[in-house]
Amino acid sequence: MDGVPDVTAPSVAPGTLFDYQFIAPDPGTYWFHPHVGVQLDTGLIGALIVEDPNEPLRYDDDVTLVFDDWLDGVTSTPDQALANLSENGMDMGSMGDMDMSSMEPTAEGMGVSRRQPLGEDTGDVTYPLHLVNGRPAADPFVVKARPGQRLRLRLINAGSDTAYEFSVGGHQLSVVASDGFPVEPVAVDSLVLGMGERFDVLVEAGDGAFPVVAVPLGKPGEPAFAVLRAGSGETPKPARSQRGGRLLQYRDLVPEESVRMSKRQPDRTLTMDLTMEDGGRAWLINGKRFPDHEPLDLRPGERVRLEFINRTMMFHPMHVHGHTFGLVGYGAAPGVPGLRKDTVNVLPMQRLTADFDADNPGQWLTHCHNAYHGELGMMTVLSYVR
Ligand SMILES: [Cu+2]
Repeated sequence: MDGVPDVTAPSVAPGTLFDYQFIAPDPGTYWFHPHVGVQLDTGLIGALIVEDPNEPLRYDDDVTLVFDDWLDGVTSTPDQALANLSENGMDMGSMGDMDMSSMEPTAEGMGVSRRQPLGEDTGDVTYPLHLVNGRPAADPFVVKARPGQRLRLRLINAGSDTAYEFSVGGHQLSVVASDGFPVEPVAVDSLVLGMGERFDVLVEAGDGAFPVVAVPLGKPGEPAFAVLRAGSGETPKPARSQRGGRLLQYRDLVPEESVRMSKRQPDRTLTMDLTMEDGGRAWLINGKRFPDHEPLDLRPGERVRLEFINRTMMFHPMHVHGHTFGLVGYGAAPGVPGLRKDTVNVLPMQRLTADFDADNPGQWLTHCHNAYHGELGMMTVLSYVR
Protein backbone atom coordinates (compact mmCIF):
# COMPACT_ATOMS: atom_id res chain seq x y z
CA MET A 1 0.00 0.00 0.00
CA ASP A 2 2.58 2.50 -1.14
CA GLY A 3 0.07 4.54 -3.14
CA VAL A 4 2.04 4.95 -6.33
CA PRO A 5 -0.37 4.68 -9.27
CA ASP A 6 0.53 2.11 -11.92
CA VAL A 7 3.36 0.76 -9.75
CA THR A 8 1.63 -0.70 -6.69
CA ALA A 9 -2.07 0.14 -7.07
CA PRO A 10 -4.52 2.22 -9.06
CA SER A 11 -4.96 5.81 -7.85
CA VAL A 12 -7.96 6.61 -5.66
CA ALA A 13 -10.63 7.70 -8.16
CA PRO A 14 -12.56 10.94 -7.57
CA GLY A 15 -15.45 10.36 -5.21
CA THR A 16 -14.17 7.02 -3.93
CA LEU A 17 -12.60 5.92 -0.66
CA PHE A 18 -9.54 3.85 0.05
CA ASP A 19 -8.19 2.87 3.46
CA TYR A 20 -4.42 2.61 3.56
CA GLN A 21 -3.10 0.11 6.09
CA PHE A 22 0.49 -0.04 7.13
CA ILE A 23 2.77 -0.82 10.05
CA ALA A 24 4.78 2.06 11.49
CA PRO A 25 7.99 0.31 12.55
CA ASP A 26 10.12 3.41 13.03
CA PRO A 27 9.29 6.40 15.24
CA GLY A 28 10.04 9.82 13.82
CA THR A 29 9.01 12.62 11.50
CA TYR A 30 7.43 11.56 8.21
CA TRP A 31 4.84 12.94 5.83
CA PHE A 32 2.47 11.80 3.12
CA HIS A 33 1.29 13.06 -0.23
CA PRO A 34 -0.14 11.78 -3.53
CA HIS A 35 2.01 10.53 -6.40
CA VAL A 36 -0.47 11.63 -9.07
CA GLY A 37 1.01 14.22 -11.42
CA VAL A 38 1.97 17.38 -9.54
CA GLN A 39 -0.88 17.14 -7.01
CA LEU A 40 1.85 17.37 -4.38
CA ASP A 41 2.12 21.06 -5.32
CA THR A 42 -1.56 21.73 -4.57
CA GLY A 43 -1.23 21.42 -0.80
CA LEU A 44 -2.50 17.84 -0.67
CA ILE A 45 0.07 16.93 1.99
CA GLY A 46 0.15 15.91 5.63
CA ALA A 47 2.69 15.42 8.39
CA LEU A 48 2.90 11.90 9.81
CA ILE A 49 4.49 11.85 13.26
CA VAL A 50 5.22 8.43 14.72
CA GLU A 51 5.74 8.88 18.46
CA ASP A 52 8.23 6.73 20.32
CA PRO A 53 6.65 5.00 23.34
CA ASN A 54 10.16 5.07 24.87
CA GLU A 55 11.16 8.55 23.69
CA PRO A 56 14.72 9.13 24.95
CA LEU A 57 14.78 12.89 24.26
CA ARG A 58 13.57 15.39 26.88
CA TYR A 59 11.61 18.46 25.80
CA ASP A 60 8.66 20.57 26.93
CA ASP A 61 6.78 20.88 23.65
CA ASP A 62 6.68 19.26 20.24
CA VAL A 63 5.97 21.48 17.23
CA THR A 64 5.80 20.47 13.56
CA LEU A 65 6.77 23.06 10.94
CA VAL A 66 5.89 22.24 7.33
CA PHE A 67 7.53 24.41 4.65
CA ASP A 68 5.88 24.69 1.28
CA ASP A 69 6.31 26.65 -1.94
CA TRP A 70 2.98 27.96 -3.19
CA LEU A 71 1.69 29.25 -6.53
CA ASP A 72 -1.64 27.48 -6.98
CA GLY A 73 -4.37 30.02 -7.67
CA VAL A 74 -2.01 32.97 -7.10
CA THR A 75 0.11 33.17 -10.24
CA SER A 76 -0.75 29.92 -12.04
CA THR A 77 -1.39 26.27 -11.25
CA PRO A 78 1.00 23.34 -10.80
CA ASP A 79 -0.35 21.78 -14.01
CA GLN A 80 0.41 25.00 -15.91
CA ALA A 81 3.88 25.17 -14.37
CA LEU A 82 4.51 21.57 -15.46
CA ALA A 83 3.18 22.25 -18.98
CA ASN A 84 5.45 25.29 -19.20
CA LEU A 85 8.55 23.27 -18.25
CA SER A 86 7.54 20.47 -20.54
CA GLU A 87 7.14 22.85 -23.51
CA ASN A 88 9.84 25.42 -22.85
CA GLY A 89 12.35 23.68 -20.61
CA MET A 90 14.36 25.54 -18.03
CA ASP A 91 15.48 29.17 -18.17
CA MET A 92 18.10 29.56 -20.88
CA GLY A 93 21.36 30.85 -19.49
CA SER A 94 20.93 29.14 -16.14
CA MET A 95 23.73 26.86 -14.98
CA GLY A 96 21.34 23.96 -15.08
CA ASP A 97 21.35 23.62 -18.86
CA MET A 98 25.13 23.39 -19.23
CA ASP A 99 26.39 20.38 -21.11
CA MET A 100 28.25 18.31 -18.54
CA SER A 101 28.79 15.26 -20.71
CA SER A 102 32.57 15.67 -20.85
CA MET A 103 33.02 15.93 -17.05
CA GLU A 104 33.13 13.25 -14.39
CA PRO A 105 31.14 13.66 -11.19
CA THR A 106 33.16 13.67 -7.94
CA ALA A 107 32.49 13.00 -4.25
CA GLU A 108 32.36 16.76 -3.58
CA GLY A 109 30.22 17.85 -6.51
CA MET A 110 30.58 21.20 -8.29
CA GLY A 111 29.50 24.80 -7.96
CA VAL A 112 28.39 24.82 -4.33
CA SER A 113 29.37 27.34 -1.67
CA ARG A 114 28.31 28.49 1.80
CA ARG A 115 25.83 30.92 0.23
CA GLN A 116 24.65 28.41 -2.38
CA PRO A 117 25.00 25.11 -0.57
CA LEU A 118 23.05 23.24 -3.26
CA GLY A 119 24.50 25.15 -6.21
CA GLU A 120 23.24 28.12 -8.17
CA ASP A 121 20.23 26.63 -9.97
CA THR A 122 18.08 24.98 -7.31
CA GLY A 123 14.73 25.08 -9.11
CA ASP A 124 12.96 26.33 -12.21
CA VAL A 125 9.50 27.20 -10.89
CA THR A 126 8.90 30.68 -9.48
CA TYR A 127 6.66 30.83 -6.41
CA PRO A 128 4.97 33.99 -5.14
CA LEU A 129 4.64 32.54 -1.62
CA HIS A 130 6.58 30.36 0.77
CA LEU A 131 4.53 29.00 3.65
CA VAL A 132 5.00 27.64 7.15
CA ASN A 133 2.10 25.39 8.15
CA GLY A 134 0.02 26.85 5.34
CA ARG A 135 0.55 30.48 6.36
CA PRO A 136 2.36 33.21 4.42
CA ALA A 137 4.92 35.56 5.98
CA ALA A 138 2.33 38.35 6.18
CA ASP A 139 0.15 36.29 8.52
CA PRO A 140 2.66 34.02 10.17
CA PHE A 141 2.32 30.83 12.16
CA VAL A 142 3.26 31.49 15.79
CA VAL A 143 5.15 29.01 17.98
CA LYS A 144 4.25 29.84 21.59
CA ALA A 145 6.66 29.01 24.40
CA ARG A 146 7.93 30.28 27.73
CA PRO A 147 11.51 31.52 28.06
CA GLY A 148 13.85 28.64 28.80
CA GLN A 149 11.49 25.96 27.51
CA ARG A 150 12.93 23.24 25.33
CA LEU A 151 11.13 22.72 22.03
CA ARG A 152 11.39 19.86 19.63
CA LEU A 153 10.84 21.30 16.17
CA ARG A 154 10.00 18.77 13.48
CA LEU A 155 10.95 20.34 10.16
CA ILE A 156 9.45 19.04 6.92
CA ASN A 157 10.17 20.41 3.45
CA ALA A 158 6.95 19.65 1.58
CA GLY A 159 7.91 21.98 -1.26
CA SER A 160 7.86 20.79 -4.86
CA ASP A 161 10.73 22.77 -6.37
CA THR A 162 12.32 24.70 -3.48
CA ALA A 163 15.07 23.93 -0.97
CA TYR A 164 15.11 25.99 2.22
CA GLU A 165 17.80 27.15 4.63
CA PHE A 166 16.25 27.09 8.09
CA SER A 167 17.24 29.08 11.16
CA VAL A 168 15.73 30.66 14.26
CA GLY A 169 16.99 34.18 15.02
CA GLY A 170 19.19 34.27 18.12
CA HIS A 171 19.03 30.51 18.68
CA GLN A 172 21.21 27.50 18.17
CA LEU A 173 19.71 24.34 16.77
CA SER A 174 20.58 20.97 18.23
CA VAL A 175 19.98 18.50 15.40
CA VAL A 176 18.64 15.20 16.79
CA ALA A 177 17.09 13.37 13.82
CA SER A 178 17.33 13.16 10.05
CA ASP A 179 14.44 11.76 7.98
CA GLY A 180 12.97 10.30 11.17
CA PHE A 181 16.11 8.49 12.31
CA PRO A 182 17.98 9.67 15.44
CA VAL A 183 21.47 11.15 15.25
CA GLU A 184 23.96 12.13 17.92
CA PRO A 185 23.11 15.77 18.72
CA VAL A 186 25.01 18.43 16.77
CA ALA A 187 24.78 22.19 17.43
CA VAL A 188 24.46 24.38 14.32
CA ASP A 189 23.10 27.80 13.38
CA SER A 190 21.20 26.71 10.28
CA LEU A 191 20.44 23.74 8.09
CA VAL A 192 19.29 23.05 4.54
CA LEU A 193 16.23 20.97 3.71
CA GLY A 194 15.85 19.62 0.21
CA MET A 195 12.37 18.68 -0.96
CA GLY A 196 11.13 15.68 1.00
CA GLU A 197 13.80 15.94 3.71
CA ARG A 198 13.05 16.22 7.42
CA PHE A 199 15.18 17.22 10.38
CA ASP A 200 14.26 17.33 14.06
CA VAL A 201 15.98 19.98 16.17
CA LEU A 202 15.86 20.94 19.83
CA VAL A 203 15.78 24.66 20.61
CA GLU A 204 15.88 26.36 24.00
CA ALA A 205 13.57 29.37 23.77
CA GLY A 206 15.09 32.74 24.63
CA ASP A 207 13.14 35.60 26.18
CA GLY A 208 11.32 37.59 23.51
CA ALA A 209 9.92 37.16 20.01
CA PHE A 210 12.17 35.66 17.34
CA PRO A 211 12.04 35.13 13.57
CA VAL A 212 11.76 31.54 12.37
CA VAL A 213 13.00 31.68 8.79
CA ALA A 214 13.31 29.29 5.87
CA VAL A 215 15.05 31.09 3.01
CA PRO A 216 14.19 29.66 -0.44
CA LEU A 217 17.66 28.88 -1.81
CA GLY A 218 18.44 30.41 -5.15
CA LYS A 219 15.02 32.04 -5.42
CA PRO A 220 13.85 35.62 -4.93
CA GLY A 221 11.09 36.84 -2.66
CA GLU A 222 10.09 36.69 0.97
CA PRO A 223 11.13 33.63 2.94
CA ALA A 224 8.88 31.15 4.61
CA PHE A 225 8.46 32.80 7.98
CA ALA A 226 7.01 32.06 11.41
CA VAL A 227 7.43 33.62 14.83
CA LEU A 228 8.76 32.05 18.02
CA ARG A 229 7.06 33.97 20.81
CA ALA A 230 8.47 33.38 24.28
CA GLY A 231 7.94 36.36 26.53
CA SER A 232 7.25 39.93 25.47
CA GLY A 233 8.85 41.99 22.73
CA GLU A 234 8.02 43.35 19.33
CA THR A 235 7.02 40.80 16.70
CA PRO A 236 9.90 40.44 14.21
CA LYS A 237 9.43 41.18 10.53
CA PRO A 238 10.27 38.65 7.85
CA ALA A 239 13.78 39.32 6.57
CA ARG A 240 15.46 37.33 3.90
CA SER A 241 18.91 36.91 5.32
CA GLN A 242 20.64 33.60 5.60
CA ARG A 243 21.92 33.48 9.12
CA GLY A 244 25.61 32.77 8.63
CA GLY A 245 27.46 30.80 11.28
CA ARG A 246 27.67 27.05 11.19
CA LEU A 247 25.60 25.36 8.51
CA LEU A 248 24.80 21.70 9.04
CA GLN A 249 26.61 19.26 6.70
CA TYR A 250 25.67 15.62 6.26
CA ARG A 251 29.15 14.66 7.40
CA ASP A 252 28.48 16.23 10.81
CA LEU A 253 25.76 13.68 11.54
CA VAL A 254 26.50 10.35 13.18
CA PRO A 255 23.59 7.94 13.42
CA GLU A 256 22.62 6.91 16.92
CA GLU A 257 23.89 3.51 17.87
CA SER A 258 20.43 1.91 17.73
CA VAL A 259 20.05 2.75 14.01
CA ARG A 260 23.62 2.18 12.81
CA MET A 261 23.91 -0.29 9.96
CA SER A 262 26.31 -3.17 10.27
CA LYS A 263 29.51 -3.25 8.26
CA ARG A 264 28.89 -5.59 5.35
CA GLN A 265 30.08 -5.98 1.78
CA PRO A 266 27.33 -5.09 -0.67
CA ASP A 267 25.90 -8.06 -2.56
CA ARG A 268 24.85 -5.86 -5.44
CA THR A 269 25.54 -2.37 -6.73
CA LEU A 270 22.85 -0.47 -8.63
CA THR A 271 23.82 2.67 -10.49
CA MET A 272 21.48 5.63 -10.82
CA ASP A 273 22.83 7.87 -13.52
CA LEU A 274 21.01 11.22 -13.28
CA THR A 275 20.90 13.23 -16.47
CA MET A 276 18.92 15.95 -18.19
CA GLU A 277 17.90 16.22 -21.82
CA ASP A 278 16.35 18.69 -24.18
CA GLY A 279 17.00 21.82 -22.10
CA GLY A 280 15.23 20.52 -19.02
CA ARG A 281 12.14 19.11 -20.76
CA ALA A 282 13.20 15.63 -19.72
CA TRP A 283 14.97 14.30 -16.61
CA LEU A 284 16.34 10.79 -16.77
CA ILE A 285 17.59 7.90 -14.64
CA ASN A 286 19.94 5.55 -16.49
CA GLY A 287 18.97 7.19 -19.77
CA LYS A 288 15.26 6.42 -19.38
CA ARG A 289 12.34 8.71 -18.83
CA PHE A 290 9.68 7.28 -16.50
CA PRO A 291 7.25 5.59 -17.06
CA ASP A 292 9.65 4.22 -19.67
CA HIS A 293 12.09 2.54 -17.27
CA GLU A 294 13.87 -0.67 -16.48
CA PRO A 295 13.08 -1.84 -12.95
CA LEU A 296 16.21 -2.40 -10.88
CA ASP A 297 15.99 -5.99 -9.70
CA LEU A 298 17.35 -7.22 -6.41
CA ARG A 299 16.84 -10.12 -4.03
CA PRO A 300 15.47 -10.20 -0.51
CA GLY A 301 18.14 -10.25 2.18
CA GLU A 302 20.78 -8.55 0.04
CA ARG A 303 22.86 -5.59 1.09
CA VAL A 304 22.35 -3.25 -1.84
CA ARG A 305 24.59 -0.36 -2.78
CA LEU A 306 23.07 2.58 -4.68
CA GLU A 307 25.46 4.78 -6.64
CA PHE A 308 23.85 8.11 -7.41
CA ILE A 309 25.78 9.86 -10.17
CA ASN A 310 24.52 13.36 -10.84
CA ARG A 311 25.61 14.49 -14.29
CA THR A 312 23.64 17.74 -14.17
CA MET A 313 24.24 21.17 -12.66
CA MET A 314 21.13 20.94 -10.47
CA PHE A 315 20.88 19.11 -7.15
CA HIS A 316 18.42 16.23 -6.93
CA PRO A 317 16.84 15.20 -3.60
CA MET A 318 16.72 11.47 -4.31
CA HIS A 319 14.11 9.51 -2.37
CA VAL A 320 13.79 5.75 -2.01
CA HIS A 321 10.42 4.34 -1.00
CA GLY A 322 10.17 1.57 1.56
CA HIS A 323 13.72 1.80 2.95
CA THR A 324 16.05 4.02 4.91
CA PHE A 325 19.59 3.85 3.57
CA GLY A 326 22.96 4.67 5.13
CA LEU A 327 25.15 7.24 3.37
CA VAL A 328 28.47 5.54 2.83
CA GLY A 329 31.33 7.36 4.54
CA TYR A 330 29.09 10.04 6.09
CA GLY A 331 29.08 9.80 9.88
CA ALA A 332 31.01 6.53 9.55
CA ALA A 333 34.39 5.24 8.46
CA PRO A 334 35.16 5.33 4.71
CA GLY A 335 33.26 2.60 2.88
CA VAL A 336 30.83 2.03 5.77
CA PRO A 337 27.17 3.15 5.73
CA GLY A 338 26.59 5.96 8.25
CA LEU A 339 23.91 8.64 8.36
CA ARG A 340 20.47 7.07 7.87
CA LYS A 341 18.20 8.87 5.41
CA ASP A 342 15.43 8.18 2.92
CA THR A 343 15.96 11.38 0.92
CA VAL A 344 19.39 12.71 0.08
CA ASN A 345 20.46 15.84 -1.77
CA VAL A 346 22.80 14.73 -4.53
CA LEU A 347 24.74 17.89 -5.39
CA PRO A 348 25.49 19.11 -8.92
CA MET A 349 28.05 16.77 -10.50
CA GLN A 350 28.29 14.71 -7.32
CA ARG A 351 28.73 10.97 -6.90
CA LEU A 352 27.10 9.66 -3.71
CA THR A 353 26.84 6.13 -2.38
CA ALA A 354 24.09 4.75 -0.14
CA ASP A 355 23.62 1.22 1.20
CA PHE A 356 20.41 -0.44 2.33
CA ASP A 357 19.27 -3.89 3.36
CA ALA A 358 16.61 -5.45 1.13
CA ASP A 359 14.27 -6.31 4.00
CA ASN A 360 10.97 -5.07 2.59
CA PRO A 361 10.00 -6.87 -0.64
CA GLY A 362 7.84 -4.93 -3.06
CA GLN A 363 7.85 -2.46 -5.93
CA TRP A 364 9.45 0.70 -4.63
CA LEU A 365 9.55 3.95 -6.52
CA THR A 366 12.91 5.73 -6.37
CA HIS A 367 12.83 9.27 -7.64
CA CYS A 368 13.89 12.87 -7.50
CA HIS A 369 11.69 14.69 -4.97
CA ASN A 370 11.61 17.75 -7.15
CA ALA A 371 8.00 17.09 -8.18
CA TYR A 372 8.63 18.56 -11.63
CA HIS A 373 11.77 16.53 -12.28
CA GLY A 374 9.86 13.44 -11.19
CA GLU A 375 6.96 14.13 -13.53
CA LEU A 376 9.37 14.90 -16.36
CA GLY A 377 10.84 11.44 -15.94
CA MET A 378 13.33 11.22 -13.06
CA MET A 379 11.84 8.12 -11.46
CA THR A 380 12.50 4.40 -11.51
CA VAL A 381 11.51 1.29 -9.53
CA LEU A 382 13.39 -1.05 -7.19
CA SER A 383 11.80 -4.42 -7.61
CA TYR A 384 11.94 -7.59 -5.52
CA VAL A 385 9.60 -10.28 -4.30
CA ARG A 386 9.64 -12.42 -1.21
CU1 LIG B 1 15.77 16.55 -9.61
